[in-house]
Amino acid sequence: GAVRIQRALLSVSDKRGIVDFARGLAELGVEIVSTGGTAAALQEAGLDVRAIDDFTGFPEIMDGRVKTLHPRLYAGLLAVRSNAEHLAQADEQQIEFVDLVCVNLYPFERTAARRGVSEAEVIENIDIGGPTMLRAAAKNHAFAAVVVKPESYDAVLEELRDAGGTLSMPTRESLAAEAFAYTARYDTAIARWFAEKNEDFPPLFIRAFEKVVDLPYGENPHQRGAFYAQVGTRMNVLSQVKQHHGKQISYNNILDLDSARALVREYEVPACAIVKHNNPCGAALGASAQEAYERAFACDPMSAYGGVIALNRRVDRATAQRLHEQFIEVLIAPGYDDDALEVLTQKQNIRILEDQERRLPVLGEPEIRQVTGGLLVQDRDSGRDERDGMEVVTARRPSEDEWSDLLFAWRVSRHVKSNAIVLARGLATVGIGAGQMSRVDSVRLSVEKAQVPDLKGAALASDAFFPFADGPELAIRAGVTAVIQPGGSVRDAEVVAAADEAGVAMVFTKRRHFRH
Ligand code: 93A
Repeated sequence: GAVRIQRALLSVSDKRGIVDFARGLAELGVEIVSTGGTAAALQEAGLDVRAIDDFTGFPEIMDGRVKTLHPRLYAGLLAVRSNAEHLAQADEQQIEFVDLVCVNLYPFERTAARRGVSEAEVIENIDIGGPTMLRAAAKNHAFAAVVVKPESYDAVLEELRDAGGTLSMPTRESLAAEAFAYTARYDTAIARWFAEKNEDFPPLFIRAFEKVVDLPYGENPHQRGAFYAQVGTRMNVLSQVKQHHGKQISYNNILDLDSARALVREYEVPACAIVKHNNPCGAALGASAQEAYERAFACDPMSAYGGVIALNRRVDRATAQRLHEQFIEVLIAPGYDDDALEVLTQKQNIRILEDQERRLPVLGEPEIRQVTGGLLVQDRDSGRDERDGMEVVTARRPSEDEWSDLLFAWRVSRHVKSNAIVLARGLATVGIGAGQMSRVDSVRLSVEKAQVPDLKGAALASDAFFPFADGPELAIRAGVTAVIQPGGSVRDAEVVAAADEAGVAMVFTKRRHFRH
């Protein structure tokens, strides 16, 4: 049933709204008990407050590390008030009941995130008394209420006023659920801090997530969708992204966006990636954003229709005009000139996002995928593959131009679903074969996508080794003159012989870039 609120303990770090809340309680005749800083704030506002040391009969000591941790308080919070024995014991010890606890905790996360903060200060911000009170009151929600969010203050006061100073069971139960979610989140952030410090892999036990936003739907309209961010990380795919225009971002948009940004982040020079169904259908470098976009688009104009486009440079009016010629689902860039936005926003449906993230996301963070009843965890496929670690296996060595196209194609290939074949020329993809079950099919598709003149002198990257010579042979017949692949097949000799016979240069990376 309803619980009458006669005594409240208020102890908050975030003091927003606390004075009004306390005043509201006092007006309803509730006795206010409070800890040092909170009590001072309330007294300053002219409220009558009973100090916690008066309530416990024990001083706040050790720089506040021990202020509320006392059996007199916990007996008052945890007593089962329908239990005759509990009541008799309370009576014997002269325990005073506490009917409402309002607490928010030391700002651990905010402190830990501060630049240059000392470890001692972070540790000091691990709240002990606060969570203990919250959990005690939440556990005993049959007889007490617990409030953690300043946003709840008004609703709680309103119910108290409407219900003659009582709070209902459904209200107390939902407040208790909020309190446990809050303390769970708090401990998650602490555990994560320790795990990061120790570079644990994988820090699985602390991988709690919390909802950022409900999405209009999932991969398909009959599936529900939402985006959850990992607790304690400061960066996620949507943080520091500002939307200038268009409908709400969708589930598939987020997937494609993540891939497209990961690709352009590989480059310091102007780069553009156009992604469809989580695969690039064009990627290019250029002297400017405009050039990078035009060359990425030229790879496969038909597939680029309705794509997600990422640029790593600010968009000017001229670039906007070129972009405006196409149907684009999502555009993301680090900024837009005003006159560029004017052009782009003429179309209703384009989602225009500004990437305000200036630091690289934590690449050390493992990648997680769900399988039935469990999770797969792995290191990200990050880090650069440098030319030094690679081996030229053919008689002819790649020219310098071929080298740069080979490395470019190789870097793009790890952003393409396996089996991945990337054809590139002049630091732009000219054909991409993605997600095929047979490697030779991926080669065929990439060659078909490429316009024949583009293929003369093109470089080919294969995300894993060629099991047979048929794939490279097909590409060589179409005009490819340089090939990069991990090597390691039992038929490597046949594959290299096919390249040598055609005077083609081939490089082994000794590293594979599967992406399933
Ligand atoms: O250091 S504590 O873990 N020890 C305690 O006994 C204790 N009791 C309340 N931190 C404790 N608190 C926290 O103090 C509360 O969770 C709240 O965040 C803060 C309020 O302190 P003040 O009222 O002095 O500003």
